[in-house]
Amino acid sequence: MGLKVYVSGEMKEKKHASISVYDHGLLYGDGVFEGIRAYNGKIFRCMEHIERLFNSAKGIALEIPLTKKELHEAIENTLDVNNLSDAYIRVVITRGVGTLGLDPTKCPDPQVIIITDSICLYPKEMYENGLEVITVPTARTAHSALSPKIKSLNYLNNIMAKIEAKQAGVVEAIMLNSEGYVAECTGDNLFIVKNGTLVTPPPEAGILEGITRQVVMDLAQTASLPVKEQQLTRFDLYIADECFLTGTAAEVIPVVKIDSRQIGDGTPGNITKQLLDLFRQETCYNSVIDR
Ligand code: PXG
Repeated sequence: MGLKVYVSGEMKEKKHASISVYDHGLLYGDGVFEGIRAYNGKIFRCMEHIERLFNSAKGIALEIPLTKKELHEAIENTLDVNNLSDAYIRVVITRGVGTLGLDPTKCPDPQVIIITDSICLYPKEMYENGLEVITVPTARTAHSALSPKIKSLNYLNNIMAKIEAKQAGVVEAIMLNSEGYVAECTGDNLFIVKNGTLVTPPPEAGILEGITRQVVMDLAQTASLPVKEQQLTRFDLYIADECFLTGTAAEVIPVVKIDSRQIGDGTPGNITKQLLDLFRQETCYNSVIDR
């Protein structure tokens, strides 16, 4: 039997899981989403993801037609129905069906979609050898346009950035904000290590406040590694001792080259490796607590 997808209260076969072409999620990118992981049957940082989803929705005046508890249960049920324990979970809330024209008040029925699927990791070698990335022309969305804290269905800047990276022959892009400071990658936050201190752009740099980013900051603190949030320029990246990215999909992944410049000695740094280990322990430990 194939995968089942939750669509507004019903479990649909993957190939029959669909929403209307009149849904404003499709017509205008009007909606919000979350990407979550389950490790060994336990949803990692579930409440943080649900909180962020509800905040994203509130930010665009979209009412999620479920309580937080109901959504949590719906996610658990979708995992159970699919018998998945290590999974990628994609929750999408769309504005729902409306008339043509932007007006969201014509959409009385927001839709809830929960996809649970296997996870597509970066190849193992990339964790061992590190990634090459570049800074790209497309800027991260400015606060003045749309808060980058909203995980909305509008990812076009990030997609443009991804295209720019791919066209240059690398897998990931570093996006700057409209002032030229480093923001983040297309679906990951960025950290550097300089003189033993972890440095990551602050929320004001125009980032999505990643849940993995927070987990890594907490792990660093527990391990007595100094961490600070500070604006970074491309120059700061080029002279960094180490660099890595964090995100639900990538977890913690080393970066060894930025804009053709080698970072540190060109291999994943020791602090990066330490944090990658700690992160793996954290997701393992997470999995032994009953859900
Ligand atoms: N920045 C951006 C712009 C993101 O979209 C992150 C940082 C990392 O945040 P978390 O909370 O995951 O540590 C993201 C996360 C997907 C997908 O399906 C996207 C993300 C995460 C997982 C899956 O495209 N974005």
